[in-house]
Amino acid sequence: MTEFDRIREKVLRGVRISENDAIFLYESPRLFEIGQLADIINYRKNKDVVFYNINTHLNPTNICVMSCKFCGFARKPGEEGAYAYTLEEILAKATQAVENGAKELHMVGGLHPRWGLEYFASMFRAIKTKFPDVHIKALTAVEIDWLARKSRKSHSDVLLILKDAGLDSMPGGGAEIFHPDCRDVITAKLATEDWLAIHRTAHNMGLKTNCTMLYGHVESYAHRVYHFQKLRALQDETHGFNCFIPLAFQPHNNEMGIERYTFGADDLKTIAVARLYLDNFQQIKSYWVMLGQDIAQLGLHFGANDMDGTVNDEKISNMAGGRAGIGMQKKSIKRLILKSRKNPQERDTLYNSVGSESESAAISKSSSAILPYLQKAVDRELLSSEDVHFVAEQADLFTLAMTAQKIRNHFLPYNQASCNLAYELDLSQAFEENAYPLGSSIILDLANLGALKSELTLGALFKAVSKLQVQDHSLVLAGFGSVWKLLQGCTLTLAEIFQQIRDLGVKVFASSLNENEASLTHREIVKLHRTAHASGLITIAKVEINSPPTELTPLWKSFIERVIALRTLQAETHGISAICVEPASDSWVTAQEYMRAVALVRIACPNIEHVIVPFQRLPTSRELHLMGEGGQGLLRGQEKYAPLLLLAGADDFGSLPKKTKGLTRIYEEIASVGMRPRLRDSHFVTVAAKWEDQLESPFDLRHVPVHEMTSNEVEQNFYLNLDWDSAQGVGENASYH
Ligand code: V47
Repeated sequence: MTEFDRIREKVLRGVRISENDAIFLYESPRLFEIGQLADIINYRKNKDVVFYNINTHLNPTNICVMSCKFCGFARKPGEEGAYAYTLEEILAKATQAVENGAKELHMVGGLHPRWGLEYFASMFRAIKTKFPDVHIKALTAVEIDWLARKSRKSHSDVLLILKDAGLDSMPGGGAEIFHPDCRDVITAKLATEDWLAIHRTAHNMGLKTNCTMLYGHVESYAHRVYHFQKLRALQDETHGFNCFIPLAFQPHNNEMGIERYTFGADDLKTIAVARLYLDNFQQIKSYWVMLGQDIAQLGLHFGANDMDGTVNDEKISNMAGGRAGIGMQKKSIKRLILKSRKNPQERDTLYNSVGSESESAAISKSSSAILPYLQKAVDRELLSSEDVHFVAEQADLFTLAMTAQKIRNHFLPYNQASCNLAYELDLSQAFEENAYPLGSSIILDLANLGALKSELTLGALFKAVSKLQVQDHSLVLAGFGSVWKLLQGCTLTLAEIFQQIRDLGVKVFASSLNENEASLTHREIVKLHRTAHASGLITIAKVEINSPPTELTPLWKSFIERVIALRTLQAETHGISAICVEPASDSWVTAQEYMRAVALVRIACPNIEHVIVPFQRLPTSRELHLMGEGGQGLLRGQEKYAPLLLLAGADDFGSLPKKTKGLTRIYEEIASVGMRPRLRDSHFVTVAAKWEDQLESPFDLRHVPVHEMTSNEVEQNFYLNLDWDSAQGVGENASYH
């Protein structure tokens, strides 16, 4: 039995895991198995219910006597951007929020040198007089301590006075990271023991509180687990914590000197390890404000059961470079939850259900009925469309992804993911001198005419190819739809066009980066590929995931049909080197659905070697415009979730613009999921030596947590026969060892 199996068995039996176990999980490469385990434990506690609430953040002031290194929110009095609302302004903001439906006011702010206990007491009284039903969740332990010092009262007296004035519960901020080796580096605020003591005091007087952990800065895994340990111990003692919220460090406008956001894999593992270690917590929050919506949604599969709320007017993350926006509508939160196949439930601050939710999503966990199909897929038998569709409907995310990994590993070395550096040229650039350096790889996209405003002609196409071909041997031509259009009203046959292209020396023809092939039927697409193959060309195909805003799932049926049509052709010609999987441009495809799509391509096509996810083209903010959010620079998070697609069967990030700095970043992303990056040409042949030495800074993995899987680990079985429903040992009845 491996160490991982031992911990899994412990968890499933409801036996409490140790600090060393938690560190082991953090260091383990088996992200999806850990996620699945956390998902099971969460399911045993909360079934498929995911909570959210209608809340508003109201930060009365950002003036603060402290100078925490990680903070982008605080200002000194008189400094540009400093603000302090009057009581009237606060009441006006509260009124606006309540009138817009907020049931909770989340009120935290800076340590204002002149605001004392009475100011806050009158603030809460004024709000409660006007809105007796609104829940005031306010003041971190750090603020309580500040008010106690200023008023020379005990923590307990301050809390009693504020409770009497209307304070209903406390948020979890100010915890940062408890271990003194890191805490003292990033802040001089309240000591760990005082933070814990204030929460203990609040719990003892019947005030529920939350707790947080700020991660992704200077701390190690051991420091995080130390933090968890303190929280678990206090929860054992008081049972006063409602919820744990991991806070991903936002790197901008602060003094930490850290340039990057946390890796998605780290965010998800943190949620999962928290769910597994904090066995006495009912709620773990996936806080979309700091994670971005896609990772937050994936967090629901890694043990989280709460999305926080609509949040409106969040400032702390936003002023530190948070890209997820400052508010989300109720309908968007619900949709995110439903799209992850879980059931949204509105709650109040204390986790009582509000209203009744009529919508219920499809199942979130696999039934054993799919096992034979998955076994067939792993043995590389060809599944029918109906079978693939059945798997698409019935399999949970982790089972799909792990199956896809096994199929991928038939072809490719374990842990390897590649990308291609290539200039993407439009047709007009092909005629410019020096538009690209000699010797580089070039993709000429026929769907993009650039400055050439006229229609694409055969003459222009052949001329451009001849020009590029003279200078470069690694030219990829792209745009099946454009060729199909050219064919109409032209004297050459399709075969003759491809033959001429091949005769000019082109070896690879790819789907266009810019054109939506949905206008072609899959018969037409297959015909284009088949003819290209007959002329000796290798092709790279594309399948788009279509998920209309009116639907809760992508249109799997047509997706699978297209994929199977390509597979059937491949069995005949062996001319397809890769399938590129991409969301259609007007779709809202979430990370979770994208992962499913990638895995389904692997499962349906065991005869196609490479599955590409085009890193540069993943969804950014556009989808949220569809949802009517007004697009506030929302982080859909391509770099946050793209590497996870490599764990669901993809092996390549497609072509990247030739910026060596960009390449370093992408290498880091690949390494963050335990893969080794590889630079390749258009034939998927490694060309590392050619370009890697041109990286601006040498590729340095030291700050990336790389945990590579061994072939044995990859070969582990699916965990389908796990016991999801057992209540044994969950939560308070657990037998702790
Ligand atoms: O304590 C400050 C963190 C916290 C940054 O209780 C930063 O329901 C990331 O506690 N990057 C305040 N984090 C927020 C908070 C919270 C949020 C949502 C819900 C609840 C709840 C609590 O924000 C601070 C600090 O740890 N923070 N700066 C930063 N640059």
